Amino acid sequence: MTTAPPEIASNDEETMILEMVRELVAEKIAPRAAEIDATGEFPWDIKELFAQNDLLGIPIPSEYGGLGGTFVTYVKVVEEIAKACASSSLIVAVQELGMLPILIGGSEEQKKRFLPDIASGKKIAAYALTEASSGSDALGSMRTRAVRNGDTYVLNGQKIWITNGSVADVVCVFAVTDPSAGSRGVSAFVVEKGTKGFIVGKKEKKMGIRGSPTVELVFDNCEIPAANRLGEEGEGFKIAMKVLDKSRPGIAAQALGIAAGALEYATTYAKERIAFGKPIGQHQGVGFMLADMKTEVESARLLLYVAARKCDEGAPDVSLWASMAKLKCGDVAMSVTTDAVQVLGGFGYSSDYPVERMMRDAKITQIYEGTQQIQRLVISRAMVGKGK
Ligand code: COS
Repeated sequence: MTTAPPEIASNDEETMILEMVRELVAEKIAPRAAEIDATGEFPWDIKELFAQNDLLGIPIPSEYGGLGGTFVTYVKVVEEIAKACASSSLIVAVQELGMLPILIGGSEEQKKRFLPDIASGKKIAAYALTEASSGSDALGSMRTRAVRNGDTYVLNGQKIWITNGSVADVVCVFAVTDPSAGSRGVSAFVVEKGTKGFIVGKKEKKMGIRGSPTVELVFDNCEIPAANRLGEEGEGFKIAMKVLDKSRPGIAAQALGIAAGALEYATTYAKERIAFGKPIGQHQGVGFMLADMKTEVESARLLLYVAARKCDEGAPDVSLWASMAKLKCGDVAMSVTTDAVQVLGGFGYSSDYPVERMMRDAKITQIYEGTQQIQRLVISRAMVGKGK
C-alpha cells in the first residue's frame, strides 16, 4: 500500500467518485477490454455507462451541467479506467479534449449552448488540429482554410488522426483565417455533425487503442454559422495550445493507468508462477525488474498529480508541468508494459493475457497530443527560451 502525500491525497468527494469508478471498471469494463480490442468497435455501452455516472464532464463547471470537479479528480478517473482498458479511458479523456476549446475560448452563450450536452454525454466532442502535413508543426503547416462569408464561414481542408471523429457530434476545428498572420492567423470553430460538407473520411487501422475510432475529417465547402467561431478571429492557435496544456495530463493519466494495470498483472503473476522451486518474483532477476517498474510508476504518478493541480490553479507554468507529466508517463507506460510482457515470458506475448494489449496501447501515449520530442521542446523552451 502507498500513502499519497497530503497535497495530492483524495478528499471525501473524490474518494467516493474513485470507489464508484473502480467498481464500474471491475464489473463492466475489465471484462469487455479484450473484446473491445479484438473487434475494434467503439464501445457505445461504455460511453453510456460513463454518461449515466456523470464521468464525461468532470472538470466542466456545474453552471454548464458538469460535475464541477477538479483536474486532479479527472486524471485519477482516467487512470483508473486505463488500468483495465485504454480505449475506454480515451472516451473520458477525449470528451475533455473536445470540450476544452469551448470552455477556454467560448463566449458565455457558446458555453451554455454546447457544454451541457457534452457534460451529460448526450453529445460526443472531438478536437481537430492535426493535418497530413502538420502534426508536430501544428501552426506552420496548417492548410485548412476558413473564409468569412457574411454570417457564415466556409471551411475547406482535411484533418487527420482525429480521435472519436466518426462518432462525434461536436468537433472543435482549427483553420487558417489569415495566411499572412502566422500564429495570429488561425481561428477556432465548432462544427456540428450533420453540417453539409462535413465528411468523415478514412478510419485508421491501428496497433493499439483499437476501440477508439481515429479518422480523417474532410471539410468540403462546409458552411458554418459565424456564431460558432470560438474567441476572436486569429485567437485559434493560442486556444489550441492552451487546450493541450490541460489535455496532456489526461493522456499522461491514460499512460500511467496502462503502466499501473500492467504492473499489477505482472506482480500477481510473479507471485504465482513457480520456477526453480519458488515464485519467479522471488528470483532477483524478476524481483528487481518489478522494483524498478514500481518506482517508475509511483514517480510518474507524483509528477502527473502535480501537473493536474497546476491545471486547477491556472498556474503560469502549466505548459511545463503538463509536458513533463506527458513525457514521463508516456515513457513509463512503454517501458513498464514491455517489462510486464517480459515477466510473463511466452504468455506475455499471447493475446490470451492482457499485457500484450497494454504494450500495444502504451505506444500511442508517446506519440499523440504531442510526441515525446515535442514535450521536450516545450520543456526546454520553458527553461531556456525559444530563440530564433
Ligand atoms: N499557451 C498560450 N499560448 C501559447 C502556448 C501556450 N501553451 N504555446 C504557444 N503559444 C503561443 C505563443 O506565445 C505564440 O504567440 P505569439 O505568436 O503571439 O508570440 C504562438 O502561440 C506560437 O507559438 P510558438 O512560436 O511557440 O509556435 P511553434 O510553431 O514554434 O510551435 C509547438 C509550438 C511546437 C509547441 C506547437 O506547435 C505544438 O505543441 N505542436 C504539437 C502539436 C500537438 O500536440 N499535436 C497533437 C494534436 S492533438 S492529438
